[in-house]
Amino acid sequence: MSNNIQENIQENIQENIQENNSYCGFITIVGRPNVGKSTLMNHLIGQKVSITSRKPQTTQHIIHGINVLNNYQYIFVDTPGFQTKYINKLNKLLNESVINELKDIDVVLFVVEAGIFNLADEQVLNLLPKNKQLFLVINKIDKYKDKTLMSDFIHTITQKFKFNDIILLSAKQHYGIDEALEKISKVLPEGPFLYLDDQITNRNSSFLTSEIIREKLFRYLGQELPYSTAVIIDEFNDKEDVTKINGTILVDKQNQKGIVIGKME
Ligand SMILES: Nc1nc2c(ncn2[C@@H]2O[C@H](COP(=O)(O)OP(=O)(O)OP(=O)(O)O)[C@@H](O)[C@H]2O)c(=O)[nH]1
Ligand SMILES: [Mg+2]
Repeated sequence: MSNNIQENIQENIQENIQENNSYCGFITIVGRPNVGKSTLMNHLIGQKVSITSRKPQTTQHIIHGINVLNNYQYIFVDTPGFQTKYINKLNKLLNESVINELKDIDVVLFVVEAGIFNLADEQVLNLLPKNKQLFLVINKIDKYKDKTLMSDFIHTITQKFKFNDIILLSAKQHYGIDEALEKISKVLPEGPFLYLDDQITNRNSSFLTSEIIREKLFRYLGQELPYSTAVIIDEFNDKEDVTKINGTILVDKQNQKGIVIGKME
């Protein structure tokens, strides 16, 4: 066999090995409340698993959203919005869960809203670990009209912290999502898939159902009430042709019942 043919075969084998290698990693999405973290995760995986609303601290439970593209498995981790404005027990717990989620991960997406970088954003910035792959994600660029100011905005943030890369997108309009996946794929560590190929989240149907109900409470009730409600799924019975679900919405006070379900005549 000539040297050339041998080299070709060697190259093919190398390529095959590389093609068959799998890459898998945890990508934690952090940011202050309301910047669009959950919307972003849903668009990155192409499915709705995390609930969203205009009110801050909609997300209260860590949830994984999983996407498989060829030999890459992305495990996104959606976290509650980190906030220090109002300190109560719930906020403390939510903040602790964010700090915890920044420990054993590979990549961090630090999400901000285009044109806004305030104290709350800075507080999250100060939590970011130095030894990870860090991406600055500037979301909601559809709302940012004066594009000439974007480089100044980016400079304001990057002079405070060194990021591996910057991603501009509009999660809601699904703009820039494929580019984001491409950039993240470059830093995913090599390793076996940790979830099954067709799994989209680590949470079960019962949890997802309770979250969908909670989302409606957040979207349709006033400013305060959603924060004093909770949802329990009492029965989740998935039969062949029908799924029977029984749930309970818990409220703090008796007089809040009427606001949620409507007053009895
Ligand atoms: N215009 C615009 N709105 C967006 C975009 N992404 C998200 N939103 C809106 O921003 C609001 C907050 O979105 P969420 O995804 O719930 O934000 P979050 O960061 O997960 O919020 P918390 O869980 O409360 O911390 C919702 O009303 C979204 O529809 C975007 O790209 N453009
Ligand atoms: Mg959220």
